[in-house]
Amino acid sequence: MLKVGIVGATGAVGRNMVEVLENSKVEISEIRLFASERSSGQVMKFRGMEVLVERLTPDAMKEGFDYLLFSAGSDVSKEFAPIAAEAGTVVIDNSSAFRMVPEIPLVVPEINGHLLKNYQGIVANPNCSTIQMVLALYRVHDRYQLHEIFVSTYQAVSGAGYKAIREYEEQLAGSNRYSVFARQIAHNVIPLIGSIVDDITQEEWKMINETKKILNSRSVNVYPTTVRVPVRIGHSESIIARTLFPIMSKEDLIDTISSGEDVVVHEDIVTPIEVEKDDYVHVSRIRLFDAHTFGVWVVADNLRVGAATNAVRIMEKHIELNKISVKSGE
Ligand code: A2P
Ligand code: 11C
Repeated sequence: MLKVGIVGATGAVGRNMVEVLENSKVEISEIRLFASERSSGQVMKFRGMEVLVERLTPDAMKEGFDYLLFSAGSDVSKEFAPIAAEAGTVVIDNSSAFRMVPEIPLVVPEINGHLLKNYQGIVANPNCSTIQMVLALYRVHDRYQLHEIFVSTYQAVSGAGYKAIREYEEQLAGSNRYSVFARQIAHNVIPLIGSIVDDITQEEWKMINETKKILNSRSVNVYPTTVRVPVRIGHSESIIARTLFPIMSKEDLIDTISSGEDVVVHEDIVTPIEVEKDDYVHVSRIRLFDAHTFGVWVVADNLRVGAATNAVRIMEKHIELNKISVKSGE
């Protein structure tokens, strides 16, 4: 039986972490939920229990948690995650704080879960748009070696957190004020996610560099354009990719993509509203342009597959590989 905590439990991702964990098979003896002072005293439900949200403190991080899931932003992770890791807790961090630290594994369990074997400390959860892209493509990479990926994203407002959702909803109700996004998002699209450094946005930088780290390949070149769209939940991606080795046939391409764990291939189109609260990556519009070039349309729930579900899958994989019994709690 495990002692587990969620930091940022009242946030857009945090609430999904609570829900996904609640529905998982992980046996939990104690659950603690942390947020900022603003939320302390709020009550949230977990497996039929009422759990009081607590203000995050350094001392709480030393209380012998087996696992802590963090989704409260980079600054909170940088300050609190090392304290918990030092105290012997496995920290699964959804922020960008530690993703590119060489000694810290950046994990999508279906692809590189083996890195969790005998590992203790901080584990980084990748960015949502990266996770769904690599899940859709990793088997093609294994078989045909990806060498260029051109991707345009259509990212839901919830990716930017609960304040962004509120801003979007207020605009739908007639407001024209904005502070989270760079422009009005309702009835609009914004080709900017995060700030620009050296001509690319932070979100584009993450897609380029996290992909290389997860696929363990310096030769995969990603050319992204990341765009915010007026969708509440569910990121979509139009991907054109090129492989080093020739793809045998369209049928083989379809079989290869659909052999990916937690990946579902569709003949008909899939749109973001259809995948809310779903834990799979959905691939449709598969096209083989020539033997080395193909296109796909990839959709997933950014809060689940892109964040909460991946974090819980990391926990489950860590438990499995390190022989802590999930069912008996031994
Ligand atoms: P709170 O609800 O009290 O603001 P989102 O990802 O949707 O933006 O949510 C951010 C999450 O991180 C929320 O749960 C938020 O709590 C939490 N959070 C923000 N700042 C802090 C902080 N300084 N300490 C602990 N939790 C924080
Ligand atoms: C978005 N992908 O949709 C961003 C949010 O590094 O985990 C996720 C930021 C991150 O706005």
